[in-house]
Amino acid sequence: MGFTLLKAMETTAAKHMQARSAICRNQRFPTHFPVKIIFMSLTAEQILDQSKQESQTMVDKILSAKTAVVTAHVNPDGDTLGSMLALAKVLEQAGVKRVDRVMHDPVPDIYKFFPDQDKVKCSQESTEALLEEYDLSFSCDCGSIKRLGSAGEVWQRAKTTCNVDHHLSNPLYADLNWVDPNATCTGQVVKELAAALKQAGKNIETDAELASLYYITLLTDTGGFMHSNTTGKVFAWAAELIEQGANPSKLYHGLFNQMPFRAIKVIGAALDKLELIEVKPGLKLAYTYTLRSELAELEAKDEDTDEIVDHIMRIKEIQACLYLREAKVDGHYKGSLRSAIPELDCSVLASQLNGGGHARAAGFNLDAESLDDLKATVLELLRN
Ligand SMILES: [Mn+2]
Repeated sequence: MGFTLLKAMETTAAKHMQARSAICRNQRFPTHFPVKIIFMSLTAEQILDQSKQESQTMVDKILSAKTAVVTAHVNPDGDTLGSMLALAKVLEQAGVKRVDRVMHDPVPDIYKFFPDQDKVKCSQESTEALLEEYDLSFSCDCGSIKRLGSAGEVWQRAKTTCNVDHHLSNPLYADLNWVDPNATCTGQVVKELAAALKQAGKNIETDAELASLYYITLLTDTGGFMHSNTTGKVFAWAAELIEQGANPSKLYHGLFNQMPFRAIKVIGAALDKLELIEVKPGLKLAYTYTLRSELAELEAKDEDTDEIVDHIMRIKEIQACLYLREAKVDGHYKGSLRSAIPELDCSVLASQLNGGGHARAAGFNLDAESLDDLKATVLELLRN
């Protein structure tokens, strides 16, 4: 979840504004509505209460729907794409005649092994093949409406909008919300929805493809069964999915061991320049950066830099990490912050740098005179 949310923070501010104004144009929220109120946080109990009320209505709507569109978030990960594709299968099995799969981004190369990924339409490229208005629309794994990017416009136009997610920060932005903050991944919420449809008399069968998609969502959000959300229940479900046809070794390698050569080279170049900085007593930070020219030379993409901070945070003797990257626009920079100690809250620091995130992980987008200038600014903030 942290990683997913962080990616939202690291998406360019322009993209956010574009998505938000599109949403506002659709009059769900008036443009003058303060952002703070729109994204007001709810407690887990409030989220579960409202979801409980609305989930039955969602099931009823699915039973009578003829058309539906499922959507995922920008910079897709395995949970958003996997749960979207799983949900589409479930809806088809429930009798929805036409189910379209739509995403802001094209399917990343590394996810080209997902069952049904070839059915995904990219809303950024064209919305021509899509219906003007669907009976139902679903967002999957989107903690906020803006994370849908351009797919948000298609989502918004449906007769009834639905929100299927597990982020605690979800403000329940749809007509019908099914959000379970206790779920390990959004795939698990889809599984609950499938069980409810079965209960309602639909013949929902978890075949090998559906099991594989669920397994991908589980594997993604537990970081390969490593994060603190890896419980006994997670393993019990994983075991069930393997019985149903998911191949654990194949899916693990598909998800984690398929990096392009250029990405490893980009990571290598960044690690090669890594320096340790004693910011103040008790705060040792690892710092590195990526230049536009380095990416160009390796024909690398921005997404190839995503894992650099994860590698850096494996170092034993550091408390924090700062990674800077030149953005596509001249004079614009993207930063990532990680902390291993409670005394350093990355979200507080990032909020002073036109960014945000979590205590342990945050990101920011900023204009600066130079990379060194920006580095000095961040170090200064860290010192105080
Ligand atoms: Mn997720």
